[in-house]
Amino acid sequence: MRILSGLAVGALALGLADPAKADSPYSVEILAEGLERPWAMAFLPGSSDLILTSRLGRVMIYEAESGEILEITGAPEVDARRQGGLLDIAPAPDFAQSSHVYMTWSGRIEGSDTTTHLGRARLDRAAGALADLEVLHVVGPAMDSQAHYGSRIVFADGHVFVGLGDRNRKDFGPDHISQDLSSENGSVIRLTPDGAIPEDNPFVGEEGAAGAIWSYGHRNIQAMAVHPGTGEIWLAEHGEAGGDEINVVARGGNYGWPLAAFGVDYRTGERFAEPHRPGDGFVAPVFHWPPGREDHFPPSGMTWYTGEAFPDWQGHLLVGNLFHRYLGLFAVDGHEVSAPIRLLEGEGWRIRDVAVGPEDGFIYVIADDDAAPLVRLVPANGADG
Ligand SMILES: [Ca+2]
Repeated sequence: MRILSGLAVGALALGLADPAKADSPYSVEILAEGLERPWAMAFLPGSSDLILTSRLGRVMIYEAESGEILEITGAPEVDARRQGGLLDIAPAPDFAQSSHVYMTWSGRIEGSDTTTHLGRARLDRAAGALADLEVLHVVGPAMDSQAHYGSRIVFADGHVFVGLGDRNRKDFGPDHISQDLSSENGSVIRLTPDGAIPEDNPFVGEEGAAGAIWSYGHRNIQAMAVHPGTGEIWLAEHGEAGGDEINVVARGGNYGWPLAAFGVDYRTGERFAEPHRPGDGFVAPVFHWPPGREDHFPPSGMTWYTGEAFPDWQGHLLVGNLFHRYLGLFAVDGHEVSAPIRLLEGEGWRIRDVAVGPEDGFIYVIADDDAAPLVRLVPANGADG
């Protein structure tokens, strides 16, 4: 483990009056490197071990006690071109009994067509293997695109939810697939733990609609987390050249993409839609970024801070920024979200996912760059600080 010096963040913004602490409230420890395109991680219930994915198709476990990275066999076969590959990973709520781990990945369907898959397997720790892989849902329709697979998995109200992407379709009109209820792309889907479509989903029975859809009008959801207090699902999605959004998911909601958008066309820099505004019929984000790429927020993973190590951050939202390479720390009050404090700024880490240690309350981060490290933020003056 390598320990870096404390990093400068806005000490005043954090309310730290003690000049001894003013440099930074945290230090950074590098736990592992060379993870090779890491995409997701999650703590295994009942332990301080992390299960991780590499987009290239590997599953690994970071064993807290030994500090070793263990390779796990039995990962699904993936199509890892461009943004595709093995993506999210999430232990089931009943992991203690079932040993089930849920995963999403992009898989080849026919020719060059790919789509997001949801599956689960049983983790056999002794064998270092995933066994009994089941494909639970194949997102339809598949497309010849290797972008915008979305892919975060969360569990809420006894169901599994997956946030999806629009496969980078550039027809910014009412026929866009994110507005098409027959297409699951650009939506949040809700399934039973076995992958069946629940009878009480909002569009079940509607002619031509995909029954798995829970909310739609999304662009590319790459961050999703259940609020620990309210049980609401929060997500962050990429905008088009700015206009990134944080949304709170409502049953049956239309989130507007691409008919309401704060961003501009990457190719022309021009607007193609009105920004979200009251009365437009779309669910507006609780936080959004301006057009352009100077101060935008292409999101990666998110989690709620619930630990004891950083008491001032209790109830804050942590979200990775891929482009500007920092970890955003957002104060949240109800649905009011404050502009983020930038953690890890200047490290150059393209943050892919973030998790809070269930026992130590430290903040764990993986980065998708050449060094591909697993790091953690610990209080600057030690665990007793
Ligand atoms: Ca929107």
